[in-house]
Amino acid sequence: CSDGQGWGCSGRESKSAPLLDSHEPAFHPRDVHKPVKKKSTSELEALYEKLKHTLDYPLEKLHRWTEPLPVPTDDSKPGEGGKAVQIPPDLEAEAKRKFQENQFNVLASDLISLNRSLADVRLTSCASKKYSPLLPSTSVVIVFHNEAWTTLLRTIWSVINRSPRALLKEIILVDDASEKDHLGSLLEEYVANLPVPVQVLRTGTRSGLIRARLLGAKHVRGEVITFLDAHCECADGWLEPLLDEVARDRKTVVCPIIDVISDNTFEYVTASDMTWGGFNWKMNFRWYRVPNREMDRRGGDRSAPLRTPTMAGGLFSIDREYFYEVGTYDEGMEVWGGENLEMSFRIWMCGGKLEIITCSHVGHVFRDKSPYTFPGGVSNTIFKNSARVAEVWMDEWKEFFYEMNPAAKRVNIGDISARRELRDRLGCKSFRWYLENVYPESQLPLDYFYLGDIRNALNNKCLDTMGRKGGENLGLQYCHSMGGNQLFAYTKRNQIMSDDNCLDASSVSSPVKLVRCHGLGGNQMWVYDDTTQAIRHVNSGRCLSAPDARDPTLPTLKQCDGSPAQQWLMKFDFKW
Ligand code: UD2
Ligand code: MN
Repeated sequence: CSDGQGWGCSGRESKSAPLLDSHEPAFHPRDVHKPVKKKSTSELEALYEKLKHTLDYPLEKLHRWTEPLPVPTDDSKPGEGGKAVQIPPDLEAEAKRKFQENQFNVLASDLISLNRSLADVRLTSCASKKYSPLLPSTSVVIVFHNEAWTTLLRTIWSVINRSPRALLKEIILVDDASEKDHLGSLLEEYVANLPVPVQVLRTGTRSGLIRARLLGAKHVRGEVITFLDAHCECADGWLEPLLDEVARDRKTVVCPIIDVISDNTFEYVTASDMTWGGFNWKMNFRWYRVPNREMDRRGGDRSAPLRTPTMAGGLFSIDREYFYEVGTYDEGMEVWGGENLEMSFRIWMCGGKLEIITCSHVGHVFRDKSPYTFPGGVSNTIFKNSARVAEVWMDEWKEFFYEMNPAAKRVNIGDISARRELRDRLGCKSFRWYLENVYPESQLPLDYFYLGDIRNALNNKCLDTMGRKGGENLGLQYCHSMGGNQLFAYTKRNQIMSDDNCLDASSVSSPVKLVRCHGLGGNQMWVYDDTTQAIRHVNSGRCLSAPDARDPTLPTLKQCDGSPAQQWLMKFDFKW
């Protein structure tokens, strides 16, 4: 403790700071960025003259930048180059115990340098990309509740080490009422010594990530806001491509590719550039394969910005003023969940666009479970958030969410009038427009006759996916009126859908299957006759039949005979 500037020397050592004596001082030896050569005003003006037709910002909001130096590998530390960390056998029990606290292997994280190097994971075609030499600066906003010390600090260091200094205005940390000693005054002391300005804000009471981000955004001084989760690692060259795309059109909201940092070994694993964001009937965000349509629009160039229907939510950059113009976030949302779909729908429907910038990579520790509490209960909270999104943005397609989760109908979602007014005021387009133009591959059918369960007249049981995946058999079970696995849509394209999958019969002798909807008719084409209540498979001319006693759970195709086994009730108001 001789240099008097590390956090360990503050004299306010925390009782529970087991991680603190195993780490680098706040001044990292490689904190040397190439100095930005100061250009004279006339030189900058001349440069701007050349570029301005491609840029959406005036000169005074742009900065001349240079690339940071690469982070050197420190072979004495585990996990360098993004490799996996082996936990020594004598620490395994402790690692297991500590896993519970954060739902990731914090002990592995503690063994890795805060400045660890990462392999360059970018596509080779990214190397030839040229970004504007003048770009807007960004403030990086990181919100957290009870985040572990080393993951939070490694996020911060990766931002510092891999962002052009001229483009990194500041880092804003928002502590959402954490209850950990290391996130108290120690954090302020640590960041005071960092080579970039860092603000530490505190929500005081638990606000949830949405309101915590809003607090952070209020203090942003950069032109662009970049949000990150508190357990990320920014890879080489992550920032320039994001800012470059925003600089071209300030109504573009951009996300990096979110690589996977293993929750167990902290190995850095590159994610696919061939997936984009979608969502399912439960309104869960999900990754799906990029359709050919979007590949064609990009001329087959995988390094070109990828238009995505939705974003994962945690990692993105947005012009600060546009963030406010387009309605920030819905402050009525709690803790976690739904805000990413809300923002995605809003951006697209209200005149912006949302992209994944495939030359920008940031790693994130994905966890199986949330480590923190949900005051008010997990499902209540998530239902509330999702219902607010559905009510404000999804028009009649909100029914998919409610029928999938009938319990969500009973949740008090609070006042949404301000968000509806926002939608009116911004003159946003309809959800139908979004489905038709942005996300035609969505599993929400544009037009459908019926949404509900499908009940058999013979045995009074309902068609049921049994939670099975695509390619497996359709089932039949006691009706529970709880939506979920018993929810089906009969569409105008004559499909019978359950979320991603459609009823599909490829042979008359084998059971009817659930197969990923292809929208091409064929084996997925069914016609319902609401007088006879028969569901006829068009290709085979046969009818969907409740199973016989031999195989009581698998519906099959049989010769149409009008018997009760072939009568199916789609019970709610059937609109032709
Ligand atoms: C994903 C997003 C996350 C958010 C969430 C949906 C990525 C990589 N992550 O979940 O950013 O969009 O989906 O809401 O796309 N936090 C608080 N207060 C709380 C709860 C969480 O500050 O009450 C912090 C938390 O410490 C973390 C961030 O919010 O830094 C995101 O939470 P998460 O990591 O649990 O969310 P994740 O990655 O599962
Ligand atoms: Mn996260």
